[in-house]
Amino acid sequence: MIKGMTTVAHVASEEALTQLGELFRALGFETGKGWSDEGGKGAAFLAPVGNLELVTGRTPAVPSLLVEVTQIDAVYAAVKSWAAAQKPSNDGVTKLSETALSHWNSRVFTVDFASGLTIGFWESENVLHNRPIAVEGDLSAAGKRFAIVVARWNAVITDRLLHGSLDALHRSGCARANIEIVRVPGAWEIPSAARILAETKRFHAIITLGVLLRGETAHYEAIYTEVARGIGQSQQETGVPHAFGVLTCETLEQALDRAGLKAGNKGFEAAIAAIEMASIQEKLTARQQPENAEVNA
Ligand code: DLZ
Repeated sequence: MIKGMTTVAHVASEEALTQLGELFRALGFETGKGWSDEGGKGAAFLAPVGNLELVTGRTPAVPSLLVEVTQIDAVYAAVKSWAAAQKPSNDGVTKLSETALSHWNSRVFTVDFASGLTIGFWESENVLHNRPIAVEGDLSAAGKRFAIVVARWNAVITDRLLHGSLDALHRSGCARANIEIVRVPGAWEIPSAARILAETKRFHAIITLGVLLRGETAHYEAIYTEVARGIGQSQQETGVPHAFGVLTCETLEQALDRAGLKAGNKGFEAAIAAIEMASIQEKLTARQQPENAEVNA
C-alpha cells in the first residue's frame, strides 16, 4: 500500500528554490514532478530509495533529513562551491560542518540553510551498505508518453481494460496529452498497429489490450500465438517496451473478472508494467553511456 515518502521543506524565495534545485540536480537527484500555481511553486527531487527510521534511547545526532551518498568528499566540495557562489540575499548556507566519522561507521557532514532547512549527507564506510542489488523501474509516468492499442472485439471487456490503463497512467502522473489511443478491429490487428506506433519512437512504451475468448473463437490458438509473437517481435525489434494486456479466457465471465470485477484489472496492471519498463529502459540506457560508467561501477 505504501508508494513513497515525501519531505516538504519551505524555502525563502523562487530564486532560492531555483538555486537549490541546481545544487540538488548537480548532486544527482532526479527531477520529479513539480507544481506551480498562484499560491506558490514546488520542485520535487527524487532519490532511488528512502526509509523512515524511528529511534528510541539516545537523541539522534543527525538532522531528520539525511541523504546517503557515494563519494562524500566530492559531494562536500560541490556543496561548498555552491555555497560560495550564492548571493547573501539567497537562501544560502549558514553553516557547513566538517565531514566527521560517526559512531555508526559512516562519514557525515551537515548543511544548514538560511530557511531553517538542515540536510545531513553521509556515506557508509561499509562499501556494501545499501548498495543496490537490482535496477528497478520507478512507477512515475510523469513526462513520459504512452500509446495504447485496444481491440474493439469484445468491447464490453476491452473498454474496461482501457479504463484501467488510463486510470494507472493518470494516477502515476502521465499527462492526458501524452497518451495516444488507437482502436483496432480485433486482437489480430494489435501487433501491426503496435509496431507502427513503436517505430515512430514517439512513445516510451506501448500498452496492448484485447480479449480472446476460447469459447467463441475456433482458431483461438492460432490467433493467440500470432498476437503474442507479433507483440513480442515488435518489442524486440523496435526496442520500445510493449506491455501485454491481451486476455485469453475460456468464458466472458472469466474475462469480466479480469477486467475489474473479481480478479483485478489487467489493463491497469499492463499500464503499470509499461510505466515500470519505460523507467527501466531509461536507467539501463543511461548506464550504458560511457560518461556514466565510473559513477555506476
Ligand atoms: C474473428 C475473431 C474471433 C472469432 N474472435 C476474436 C476474439 O475473441 N477476440 C478478438 O480480439 N478478436 C477476435 N476476432 C477478430 C480478429 O481478431 C480480427 O479482428 C478479424 O479476424 C479481422 O482480421
